[in-house]
Amino acid sequence: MSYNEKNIKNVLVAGHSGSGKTSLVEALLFKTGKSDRQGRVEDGNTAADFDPEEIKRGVSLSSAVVPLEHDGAKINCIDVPGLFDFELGMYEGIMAAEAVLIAVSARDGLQVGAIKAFKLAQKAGKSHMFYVSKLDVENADFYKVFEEMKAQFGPSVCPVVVPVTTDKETVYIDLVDMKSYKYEKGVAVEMPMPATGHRLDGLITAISEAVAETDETLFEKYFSGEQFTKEEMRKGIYEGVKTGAITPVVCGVATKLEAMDLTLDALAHLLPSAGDVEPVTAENAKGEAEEIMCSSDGAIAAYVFKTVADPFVGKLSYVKVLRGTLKPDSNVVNNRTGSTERLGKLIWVSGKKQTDTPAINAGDIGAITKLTETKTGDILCAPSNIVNVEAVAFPTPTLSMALRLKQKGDEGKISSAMQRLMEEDGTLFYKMDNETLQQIMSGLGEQHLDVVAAKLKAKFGIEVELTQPRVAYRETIRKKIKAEGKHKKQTGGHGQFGHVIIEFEPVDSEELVFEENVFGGSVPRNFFPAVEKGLRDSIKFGVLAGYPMVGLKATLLDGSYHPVDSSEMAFKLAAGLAYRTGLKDAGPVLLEPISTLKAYVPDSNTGDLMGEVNKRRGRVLGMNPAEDNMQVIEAECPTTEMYDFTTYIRSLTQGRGYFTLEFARYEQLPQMLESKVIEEAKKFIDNKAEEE
Ligand SMILES: Nc1nc2c(ncn2[C@@H]2O[C@H](COP(=O)(O)OP(=O)(O)O)[C@@H](O)[C@H]2O)c(=O)[nH]1
Ligand SMILES: [Mg+2]
Repeated sequence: MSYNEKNIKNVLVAGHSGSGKTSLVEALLFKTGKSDRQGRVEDGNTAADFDPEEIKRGVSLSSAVVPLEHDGAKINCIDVPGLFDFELGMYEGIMAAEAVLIAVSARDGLQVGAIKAFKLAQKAGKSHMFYVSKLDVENADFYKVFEEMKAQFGPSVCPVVVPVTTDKETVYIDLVDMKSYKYEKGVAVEMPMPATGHRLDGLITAISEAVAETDETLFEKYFSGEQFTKEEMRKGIYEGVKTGAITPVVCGVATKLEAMDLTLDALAHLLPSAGDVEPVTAENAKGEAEEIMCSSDGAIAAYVFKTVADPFVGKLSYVKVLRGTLKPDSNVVNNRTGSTERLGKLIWVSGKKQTDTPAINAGDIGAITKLTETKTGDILCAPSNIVNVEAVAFPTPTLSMALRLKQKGDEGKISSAMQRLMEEDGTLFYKMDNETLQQIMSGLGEQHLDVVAAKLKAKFGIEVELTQPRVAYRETIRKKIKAEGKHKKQTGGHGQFGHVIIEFEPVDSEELVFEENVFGGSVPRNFFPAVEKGLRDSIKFGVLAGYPMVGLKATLLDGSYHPVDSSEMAFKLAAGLAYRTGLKDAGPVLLEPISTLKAYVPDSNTGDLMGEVNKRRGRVLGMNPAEDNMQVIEAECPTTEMYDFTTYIRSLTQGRGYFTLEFARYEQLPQMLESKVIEEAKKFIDNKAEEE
């Protein structure tokens, strides 16, 4: 069957980690007959968790596309990780979806992951629907979870499939056509309607009223006391879901295939089709606003929402076709680079399975092999109609770790391997820190960087050790002193002679301030630049721990020279000597970086957070209300102390809290911490020397 924007639905399957997303997609796939075996997350054989790291850890780490076909609709499920370290998947996937299906465990209730997914759906203007999972586990309570959802998200939340559980069995009532079923080995058996209490009557009224609100004829029909037909219910809910007025709730047991058929019905009939949502607002090459209507006959615009850069298989770019029909071997223009890319093979993806396709229609999701310049976030356009679309911003990395290569010989490989991984992962960063002489990788949390390290090993054969990064301390002086430096060597014929007296003092400047005040030519003018150069080279290394020296003024006062033996080199060395011997007595101190922290946490966590800031030697500057019932606490903290703050804030707030940290300035390191920093710096320099 061929699909187009009228019957294709792209659904982001999101929610808290462990709420049953991957198992749901697996069950739906099995139910539609597209797989001959229902995999289990524990066995590492589901369609969506196919990456070796996902199989090893038994949890989703990146997004996976799994298309389903049901009742004339193609439903592209985008299964994303619930772990916050791997949020990238959700932010990538949302750009390709028209709706978000949020999984909530009937036992664990509404958790942060579900709330975050709902907020993202709202922010991105996508429809939403809930799936309550794990009705079979002990202490599962569908109605309690439903009340939580209503309290959190408001009255738009309306169940369309509800369970009635007795000691013997669970019967599922489909409120759309008022039928009930139980499941025997995953097969639906129709049952007489259970005696429905007040609660159910209330739910039926709620969904019926919501449907009546969507259309005038339906409104009249409802209030004249008539029952809606199944088609009318579907149409009404569909319209309500499109506008966000209705958030349907379905439920089931994925692992036992209970109510999976009803969930498929809901996806196929209640969620908006790709061509039936608000057009994407874009900007064309002339800088004018352009609405991209999702239809197969129009200038090509395909949004690249995900990139896989496998060293063996090559690069795969996942696209959502916003407009037009994508054909293999055609030319498109990349909106960001402006250059032409020739499309290679077009493929359908289902988990790790790939099949060639002669076309990808508007509204559909597929992948393109071997694009050279294209990255995630780019749009492949018809040459005559280049458009830009604003993407949802990815979360920014907040945890940095230093990376040390375990094996010699990998120095040349690491940078290109990291570039590959960064092509896939817009929340990963890598750089060489020239000040601390360490390679640094940054990401969303410890697990994220741990997986990056595992991938470096598995895909590129590079073993790394991750450690807390060194801090870029600085050094300065507190006293004004005079220092002498004399470089004198007599080796046979031509000797070397340079002699300077320099006054050093603190000054408010990052750069060295150099002046001269020499009387009577004791140091000839032509050697001044050599003295300055000698000092500039020297201040790269402070006298306490080898960190760069800042805030230093040097005035050349006096010295002497030799008509034959003096040279630029000799004066450079003399200046260095004066610096190294003199500055030890100039009250040298270490400076540490101070950063401005903005921490967003729920009301109930503000006290703990402020206490923690104090513990980490920070100063709280103030607190203000932020969005979503959060408070933002502003503080200044020593950067050193904030290394593992990501982990702290996540556990304090169960993942609700987040923060930004920006460098503000340098301040003197408390004396009592100095000796430890000096010792560690010496150790690092010694190790480095040994390695080289
Ligand atoms: N009993 C029961 N277990 C389930 C159900 N759905 C998922 N699970 C289990 O819950 C765990 C997490 O499921 P998974 O699909 O990986 O959750 P995800 O992190 O949201 O993708 C796995 O051990 C599943 O086998 C369900 O309906 N009933
Ligand atoms: Mg999963």
